[in-house]
Amino acid sequence: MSREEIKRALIQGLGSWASGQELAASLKISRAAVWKQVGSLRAEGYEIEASRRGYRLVSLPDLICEDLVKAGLKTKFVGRTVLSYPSLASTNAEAKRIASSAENGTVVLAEVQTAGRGRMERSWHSPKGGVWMSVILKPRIPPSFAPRVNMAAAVAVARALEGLYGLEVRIKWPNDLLVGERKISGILTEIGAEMDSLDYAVVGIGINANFNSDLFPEEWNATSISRLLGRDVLRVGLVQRVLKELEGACEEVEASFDRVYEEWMGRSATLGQRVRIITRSGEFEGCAQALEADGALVVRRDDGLLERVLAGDCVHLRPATVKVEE
Ligand code: BT5
Repeated sequence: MSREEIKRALIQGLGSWASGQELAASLKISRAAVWKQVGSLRAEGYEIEASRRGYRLVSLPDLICEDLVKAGLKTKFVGRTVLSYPSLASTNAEAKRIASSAENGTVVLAEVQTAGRGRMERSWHSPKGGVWMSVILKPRIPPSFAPRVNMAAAVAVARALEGLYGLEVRIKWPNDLLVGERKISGILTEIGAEMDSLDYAVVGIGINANFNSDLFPEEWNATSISRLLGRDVLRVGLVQRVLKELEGACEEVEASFDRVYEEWMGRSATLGQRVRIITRSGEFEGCAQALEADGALVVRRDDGLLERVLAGDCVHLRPATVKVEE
């Protein structure tokens, strides 16, 4: 208990000195006990200076835990409850398990996932250093509007990556986030619903942050933040920013879908591309012409037919950006 309290006190005063005597008095423990707890926090990676003035937290470890996420989180309801684990099979599976009794905005985080899930029963590789999280949302919208939450999540993560690191992020249908042609983040939204009301949406967000994506098979076309920036980032800051943007984008969606919809289209790497569409019932090629508000991609097939695709995979048949060398 006292360890958690010392941690909280030091995090709140990050960068400034807290006297050992005051810490001991306010927590009703001995100065020796404060010293012991500081030692164990150091072992966890908290860099804490000690001097005659007391203790000072100099830098945070690259950990994603409840205290660190909550310290300085500027949201209204997303992240009021944060559940963080060293390892989970899948944050989406855990979030779905608790969703019906969880409060709106509950966040489930794991340092690693041992059975991370992608769409259509695919697996999602989730090593240490990434951001693997699921957010339980309970917006007041009909179930048919659930794809809007999914689209809001993509826009939110794009805004966060762009705002924090200046990365130019585009969205590949249905919901991959790309930098250049490479995937930096994937989103999996799963819902629980009655006929006419949405009980919950579990928005699963995976972001390749601090690890070398070159270790993944080349055909995944993956990248990571640290690979692009040439340095690691503080993941807890990224989590906080994504939660803030997600809350904002979801509020926009409840008020009017227009802004998120326009931004999704503006960021699209798929519209205007020649694509191959692969669905459970077969595959075809054509030109991606439009995105409908229910998330369906409208493709002009090579045989001239217009096809609406609600679920499936999409391969870009030529690069979405053609760099013109002068
Ligand atoms: C997605 O699926 O892109 C959705 C991924 C959602 C992951 C999050 S992490 C937190 C939450 N908890 C979960 O269990 N899941 C969510 P999809 O479009 O189906 O892409 C999956 C495919 O991408 C795989 O078949 C691989 O080819 C490739 N892949 C696997 N891991 C990857 C990674 N870390 N980065 C890039 N590509 C990956």
